[in-house]
Amino acid sequence: MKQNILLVSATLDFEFSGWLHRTIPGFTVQKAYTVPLHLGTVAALTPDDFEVQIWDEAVQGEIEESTDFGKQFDLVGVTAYSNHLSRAKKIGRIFRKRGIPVVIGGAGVTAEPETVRDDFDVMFLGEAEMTWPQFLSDFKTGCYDKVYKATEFPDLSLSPRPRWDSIAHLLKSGYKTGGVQINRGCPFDCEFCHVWIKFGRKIRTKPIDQVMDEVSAFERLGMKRVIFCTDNFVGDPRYAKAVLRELIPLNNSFEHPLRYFTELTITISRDDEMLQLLSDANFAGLFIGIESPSIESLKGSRKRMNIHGDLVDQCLRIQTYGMPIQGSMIVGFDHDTPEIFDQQFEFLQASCIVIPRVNILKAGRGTDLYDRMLREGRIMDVERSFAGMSVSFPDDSFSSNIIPKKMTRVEMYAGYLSLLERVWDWHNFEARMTGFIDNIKRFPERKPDDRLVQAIAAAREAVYKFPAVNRAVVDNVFSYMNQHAPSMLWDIGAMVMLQCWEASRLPILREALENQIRVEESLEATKSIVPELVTIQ
Ligand code: B12
Ligand code: SF4
Repeated sequence: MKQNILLVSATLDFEFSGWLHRTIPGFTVQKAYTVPLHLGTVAALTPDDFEVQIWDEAVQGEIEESTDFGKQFDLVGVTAYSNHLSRAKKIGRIFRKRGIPVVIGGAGVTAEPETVRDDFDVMFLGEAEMTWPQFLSDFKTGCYDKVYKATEFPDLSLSPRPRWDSIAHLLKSGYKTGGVQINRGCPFDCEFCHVWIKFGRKIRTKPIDQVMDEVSAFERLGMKRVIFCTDNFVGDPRYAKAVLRELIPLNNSFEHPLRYFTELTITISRDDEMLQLLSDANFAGLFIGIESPSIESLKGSRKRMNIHGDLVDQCLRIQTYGMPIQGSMIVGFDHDTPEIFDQQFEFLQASCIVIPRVNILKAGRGTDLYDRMLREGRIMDVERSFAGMSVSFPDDSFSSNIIPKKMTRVEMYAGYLSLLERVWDWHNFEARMTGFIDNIKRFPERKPDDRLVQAIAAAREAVYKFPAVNRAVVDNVFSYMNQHAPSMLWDIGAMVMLQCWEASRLPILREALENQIRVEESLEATKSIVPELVTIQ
């Protein structure tokens, strides 16, 4: 008899797609942004003598003590990012109570194994292409280790096509985008990032045929979009161009070409051929780590690829192709003074980054930044510093564990809040959006897709139901688009929606940040911030 494995993706309530689904009934059918690629990959790595079922909490719902799966499982595997680890622990407890061994893998446990060491029977650190099959073979004998750690970076041709069979019926209705990984690793070594440490600086690429197969599988499953899950799509520019050259005809052969998203570096602004290929392949959003307009902060964090030339010009240049940049920005670097908040705001307005990701610096365990800050006594011992105080964030991406150098923590939080308020102000959004439209020189050529036009028409009505919508601005933006960029309906509609989400969650963030500022003020007044101690291993 085959043994049964359940693979679970732990999730949080405070995520865009789920929130949208709950807040505006009927607005969208999909509850989650993207498919659980990690679990699809782990499922595909599982030998045939096991049955595998995926459970993604974002779509299938939170698992509770009483959840009845209609069958017994012999093993449960959980995946989580760091921000989902507390949820993962709860899931672990539920299954352990049922007497089922529970294991954990993924980015969270890989970055901070000590946080969950006692909550799971087995931890998988790093990539699982070699370790998961090894563990399952040990599991069958009943004798397995507590930790399975990848000791080398596997060749990506060993990473199989993800298996979606157990959730295939949910893909189209549950997820906005499919996900395809094309490479792992990054040639850069930014101080705050652990990607180059965990995945190596040599880019490992997936065979292009497999990439095309994975894309086609999503098209057959009815998906409209695919995100290429990589830290740097252009980490190996020659390979990236080869992928794009295959993707363009494949995509054009689909009745409804898919739209693509990915993460890459600002270096593409200096490569016209790459920009054209991305545009012709129908890339509709580029996530770029810009981080800061301050050259000193960029140098200090080893974000070297961002210090060549004017960043505003480079962003505008990329966006002349009608591909909006989702810029990731960070405040709180060592060279940042309280002036950084104005500089960031002015930069975002000037570069017409309509939907930025504005982050506060956090030192993640396992990064060079964390180790340096720890040595300098600048990582806060959050538990001891905040003992007995009420501090809580809806999403811990908005909190920081560092003691900044050129400002106080109160100044950092206050500046951060003022920056968020300005960025998500509707009139500032409108200025960035009209600037974005005016800056387009080469419109993407797209086959008309009635499905998208209908979806946007419905969405446009629903946009007015958002809690924090500014109807006048929404109308202005759509009428400006109709006059100057009618073919960008879908892209602009999507950005309007994201602005609605950001503006809608601002009051919750404001409350959390104001509370944090009060708590931090009292800590500063009594000089009771406790730095974490360096422990000699
Ligand atoms: C694409 C991507 C995204 C996409 C979509 C990801 C997705 N599919 O859900 C988007 C843009 C939406 C995104 C968002 C975020 N992301 Co992201 N993202 C990535 C990226 C680039 C690739 C992830 C991926 O799909 N990999 C493909 C799969 C196959 O690989 P994998 O997840 O590593 O899984 C392997 C192993 O870990 C293991 N494994 C995984 N789970 C399990 C479970 C078991 C049981 C076992 C045995 C093994 C196992 O097996 C797999 C095969 O080897 C990674 C960086 C990276 N290179 O991994 C960052 C990364 C995962 N993201 C990260 C972060 C922080 C975020 C955000 C929180 C950012 C933010 N502030 O908003 C959000 C969170 C979104 C959320 N749902 O909460 C961090 C996580 C760090 C951490 N310590 O947890 C990473 C590592 C990047 C970084 N800077 O360090 N992300
Ligand atoms: S370029 Fe991006 S993925 Fe690469 S090291 Fe820097 S932050 Fe990490």
